[in-house]
Amino acid sequence: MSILVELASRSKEIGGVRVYKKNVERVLSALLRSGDFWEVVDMSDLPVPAASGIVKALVERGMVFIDEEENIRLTQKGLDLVKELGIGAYRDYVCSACEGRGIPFYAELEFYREFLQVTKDRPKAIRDYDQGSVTPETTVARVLFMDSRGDIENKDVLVLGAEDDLTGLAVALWRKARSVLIVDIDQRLIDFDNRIFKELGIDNAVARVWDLRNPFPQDILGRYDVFVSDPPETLPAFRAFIGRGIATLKEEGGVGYFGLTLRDSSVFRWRDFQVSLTTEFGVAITDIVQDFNTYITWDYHQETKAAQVAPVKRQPQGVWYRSAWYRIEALPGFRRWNEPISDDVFYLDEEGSTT
Ligand code: SPD
Repeated sequence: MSILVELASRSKEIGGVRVYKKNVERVLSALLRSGDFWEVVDMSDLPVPAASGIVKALVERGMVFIDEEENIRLTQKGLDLVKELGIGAYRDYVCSACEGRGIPFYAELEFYREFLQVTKDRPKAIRDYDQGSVTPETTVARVLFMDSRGDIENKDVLVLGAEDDLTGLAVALWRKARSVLIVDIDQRLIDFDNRIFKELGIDNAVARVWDLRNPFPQDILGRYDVFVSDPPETLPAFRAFIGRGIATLKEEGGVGYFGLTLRDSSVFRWRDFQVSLTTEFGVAITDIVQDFNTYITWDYHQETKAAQVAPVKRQPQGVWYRSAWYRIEALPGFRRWNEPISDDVFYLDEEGSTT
């Protein structure tokens, strides 16, 4: 068995998450660039327990050590291994102008400024519903991305869950949609959005409380051109947010947008999501923009499993949590699913750790 396969197997035992050789290679590559654990998670595109398991397995084998400032350092043995395997340091060629989104948020500067102004006293992300907000630049870029695909102008848009990102508010502020409905479980966000709509005289947008574990009422099903969401990464939550989102689409050609991350989910589960989308729900995945969505680290980080399983106590210093921006299109014969969900692992399972 090669050393990388052996390390992957041990990492899986420690972290409890599926890991293979490529993941170990990417952690080693990241460690040639940074000793900060959270940056390593980011660069290696892994769930936290997986990255932590790999680092701990490398420590066990004497290939890395953690110094007094909690930097993770390769030992001579580790350096010899990366040299022998031909693993180079992580290289970042992401476009600094658009931050890799392909859409610069400042393309519509007035809109960006208005969004910042209107949301300056926005509700804070709380742990109860696995909240963690994207940056305002991300929210604005989401709207511009959607508009560039013809998915806002004169469209009925539904934003379901994840209004901690204020994407529904931003779509309404863009003032091109025919109608905007925002549904979220958090009364604070619903009140915030409705207050802004009232103050600004936006009369084609409304927000209302809904727990997505419950089926949608008939007046929402088959009524929208576009839906937007950012689900927790468990399979039940994926069905509740995305499956139900698809059920609200009017017809073929209907569009869905959502974020999926590799920080709380493995590529194995991404495949499950993708199979479910393409075979069960009958939609095509038209876009996956990796790392489009950047998140502001939530105040409750220290209380999470991520902080507990990390090989260091040091907190993240900057952005480390990102998600890919998915766009899907409903094809003829797509399936509307709207069953109740009663699942204990709605927010957290073995791959997730940030709830
Ligand atoms: N618990 C904080 C993380 C919240 C971010 N959720 C993003 C989910 C991406 N689908």
